[in-house]
Amino acid sequence: MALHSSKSSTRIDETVAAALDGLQIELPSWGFADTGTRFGKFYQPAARTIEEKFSDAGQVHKFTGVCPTIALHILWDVPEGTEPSEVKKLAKRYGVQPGSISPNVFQDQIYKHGSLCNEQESVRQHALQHILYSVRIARELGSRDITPWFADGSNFPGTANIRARKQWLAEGLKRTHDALGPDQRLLLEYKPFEPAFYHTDIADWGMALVLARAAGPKARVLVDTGHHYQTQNIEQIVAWLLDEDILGGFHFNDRRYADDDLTLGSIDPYQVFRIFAEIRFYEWEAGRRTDIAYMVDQSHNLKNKIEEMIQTVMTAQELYAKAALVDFPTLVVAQQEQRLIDAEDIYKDAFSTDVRPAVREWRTAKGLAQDPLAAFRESGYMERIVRERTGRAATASSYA
Ligand code: AFD
Ligand code: MN
Ligand code: MN
Repeated sequence: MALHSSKSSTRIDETVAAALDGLQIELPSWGFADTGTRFGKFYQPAARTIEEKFSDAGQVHKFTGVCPTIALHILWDVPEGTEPSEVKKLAKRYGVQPGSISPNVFQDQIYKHGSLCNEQESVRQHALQHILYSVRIARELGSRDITPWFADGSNFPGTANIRARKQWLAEGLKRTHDALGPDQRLLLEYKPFEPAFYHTDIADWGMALVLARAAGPKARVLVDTGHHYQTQNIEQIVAWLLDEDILGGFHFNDRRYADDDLTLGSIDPYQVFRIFAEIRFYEWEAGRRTDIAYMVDQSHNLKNKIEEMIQTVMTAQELYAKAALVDFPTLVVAQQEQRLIDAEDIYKDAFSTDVRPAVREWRTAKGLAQDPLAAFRESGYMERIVRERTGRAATASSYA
C-alpha cells in the first residue's frame, strides 16, 4: 500500500504557511546579557541594561517576525522600585512586549537554604512577598504568565524533611495562585538537579503536576527541554501533560548532558520534532490549537547572542514546520493496523522533508527577509552597538 502520498510542493507550502502563522516564540531577556557559566564569562558587546535587552530582542523580532514578547526576570530586569510605565515605554520603542515574568528566589543570600521550602518561616514569607510583588508587576505590565523556577533542594542525605518542604511549597504556590489576575497563569518549572545535587524540591514533571493541581485551575506545568536526564522521553511527558490539559509551555534549549543551554535542535533536532509532533497530533485529534507558551531559555556564552537567538528561532520554525507535515490520518490507521514500519516512516517522511523553501516562501509573503540571519548581519546593528557599548569599532570577533 503506497503510504506516502508524494506531498505536492503546494501542499507543503500551504501546510507550512498555516503552521508558521500560528507559531510565536518568546525570547528571554537574560539570553541577551553576558551571563556566562559558573566557570566564567567570555564577554561580547552584550546587553547590559533592560533597554539594551529590549533593543536586541527587537532585532530578533524584526528579522524573524515571530518573537513579539520578551520574558523578564524581576530581579535582573525589573528590580523593586522600577516603574512599570518605564518598561512599557521600552516595549513601545523597540517593538517587543513584556512576556512571562520570572520571580527570582534563587540568588539572594537569604535563599541559601531555599525559598518557599526553607525551614525558616521568615524566609518562606520573604520569598512569597517577592513572588507576590512579581505577580503585581506582571499584572501591571499585562503579562499573562508567572514562571517561578525554584532551585530549592538539598545536597546531602538527612538534611531535609522532603515532605515538610513539599507542604510548605504547596502553601506558597496556593497563595501565589490566589493572587493571580483573571487571565494570568502560574507555570511551574521542574528540574532534576543543579544547583541542588541530592534532591530538588520540584524535580520532575509529576511533582510539578501535583503542585500545579494543588495550587489551582490557573496553574500549569512548564517543560524546560534542558531539565531532563539523558534517557528521558520528553515527548512522552509532553503527551501526558497534554492529555491532562496541564501543559503550560516550554523553555527551549538543547542539551547533551543536562541543563547545558545549547541552541535548540543543535544536539537532537529529531527530539524537538517529536515534541512538536505530539502537540500537532493532540491538536489534530482535538480539532483545535492548544494554548502553549513557546519560550526560549538559553543564555549563550560563546556564540554571538543575537545571532544565536535568530538561529534558535529559525530552527524552531523549521522543526515545527516538519511536524506539521506528519500525515496523522494515515498514521492513525497504520498504528491501528500495527504496521510499525509504515507508521514510523510517516514520522521519518515528515522529518526528512526539506521545508526550507516553504519557510522562505512564507517569510517573503510576510514581507520578511528569506534569511533573517543574513539580513541581520547586513543591517549594521552589530557595528552600531559595538561602537555604542564598547567605544571601539566592530571586529570579526564581535561575531563570535
Ligand atoms: C536557569 C534555570 C531555569 C530558569 C532559568 C531562568 O535552570 O531554567 O528558567 O534559569 O531563570 O536556566
Ligand atoms: Mn528554564
Ligand atoms: Mn535551566
